[in-house]
Amino acid sequence: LERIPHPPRRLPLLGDVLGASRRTPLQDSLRYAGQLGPIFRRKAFGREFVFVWGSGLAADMADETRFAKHVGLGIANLRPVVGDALFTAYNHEPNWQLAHDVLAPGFSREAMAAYHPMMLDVADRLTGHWDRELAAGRAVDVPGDMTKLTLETIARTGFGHDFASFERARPHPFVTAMVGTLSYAQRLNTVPSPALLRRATRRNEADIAYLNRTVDELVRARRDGGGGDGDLLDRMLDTAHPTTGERLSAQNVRRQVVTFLVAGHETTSGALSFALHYLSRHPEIAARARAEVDRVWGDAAVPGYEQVAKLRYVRRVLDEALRLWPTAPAFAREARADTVLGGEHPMRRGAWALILTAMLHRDPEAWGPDADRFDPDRFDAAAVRARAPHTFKPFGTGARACIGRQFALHEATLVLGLLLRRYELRPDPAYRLRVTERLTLMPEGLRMHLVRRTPAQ
Ligand code: MNH
Repeated sequence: LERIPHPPRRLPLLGDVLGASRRTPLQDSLRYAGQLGPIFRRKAFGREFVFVWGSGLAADMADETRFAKHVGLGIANLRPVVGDALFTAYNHEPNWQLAHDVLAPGFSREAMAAYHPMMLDVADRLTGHWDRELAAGRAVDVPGDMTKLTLETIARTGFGHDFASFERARPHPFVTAMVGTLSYAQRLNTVPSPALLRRATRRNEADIAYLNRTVDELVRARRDGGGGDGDLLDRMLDTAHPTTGERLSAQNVRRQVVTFLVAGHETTSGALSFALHYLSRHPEIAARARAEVDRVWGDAAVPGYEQVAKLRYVRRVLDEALRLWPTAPAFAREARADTVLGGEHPMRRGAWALILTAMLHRDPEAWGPDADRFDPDRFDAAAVRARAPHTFKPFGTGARACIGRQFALHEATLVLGLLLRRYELRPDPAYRLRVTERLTLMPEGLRMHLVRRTPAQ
């Protein structure tokens, strides 16, 4: 540990808090990373954390035989809300394997093809709303509207539920409560004791109660209604494990529903928002993506399921946005047994480090000297082949990687295709990208004007 660099000025009790802001812990770590190199430590309030972002070290930690997911920091702070549901379960908890096996078929190709028409319906509500904003000469609220879209999508496809987000002027209270609990979980990392957050703690308890109440009503409605069409909620309620015959308990179902409603929309919303930001700032890239949509979709009134994955360049735009701003910007890994990281740093069994995805994705060794520049061609087949493995990890790694990856990619590519086909994006020239953190990343205050491209459709 002694060999790992840390910031130069350490305060006796507080540690490395100089120059750090409690609103932007991640972006502060990125700054430190640039100064301190591919592995470094930060100390706060008596606890010391190790951060890794060099592509060689990160690739070593992707080795599943020696390392595994670590439930720590921000994620551990969510345990009071979602306990042993998929995202927050410890590796050894039996409910992880049970829920993983029961829910994985909900993300198969066939399942995704069945979600596709519902995703189109939700996208229709977005374009209806944007057409009205455009007609009224107003700029659109990109992150706000992407959050409405992605929340409705996961609620409809997974749970047969309608939050009516587009019929509301303000975000649904479910979203407000969710943002509250995510921000609270992040803030817990930036204070020496939760006792300092007495008011916020009470607020957080109210938020959790609201999330649980919403989910309990949704589950009751499904039980009373006698089942849905085999969606995620049906799986959670009715499906027995294929080999053990076990089912999820009522308490675990509640935790899974909250997990999927939150994990299933917040990060996708950010990814779409960052992609739209870059498209609006790079008209030549937007034009190339739009030309692909026109070519691949032709004048089909609505794209079919198969036509989405064919948008190769649109997908590269999305990947490139997730490279620069991976909306889940870090994940933690722990040693399964005593080992030596990168042949240099001894780690005891259980010792862990945070992989700073946002910085790994800008490591000049993997991405070149212009790593901060937005360039979707980094993801063309030849460039991907030429790059070292494990350098692009927006969905985490290994057995505990994102279960919703294909869902998010299909939804986001579909929506970008629909928006590019319908609108030209006009950025607000005064806007400077500002990124807010609440465990996840989101461009703050991003608005843009639209111009309708074709009169019909
Ligand atoms: Mn998702 C795990 C990023 C979309 C549901 N997700 C993860 C992890 C990352 C991640 C990173 C691993 C975290 C860790 O190692 O601690 N997820 C994303 C991003 C997007 C995303 C960047 C969108 C873009 N995730 C989705 C969607 C869903 C979803 C959509 C559901 C429909 N994610 C999950 C669940 C897990 C997870 C559930 C936990 C999986 C497990 O541990 O078994």
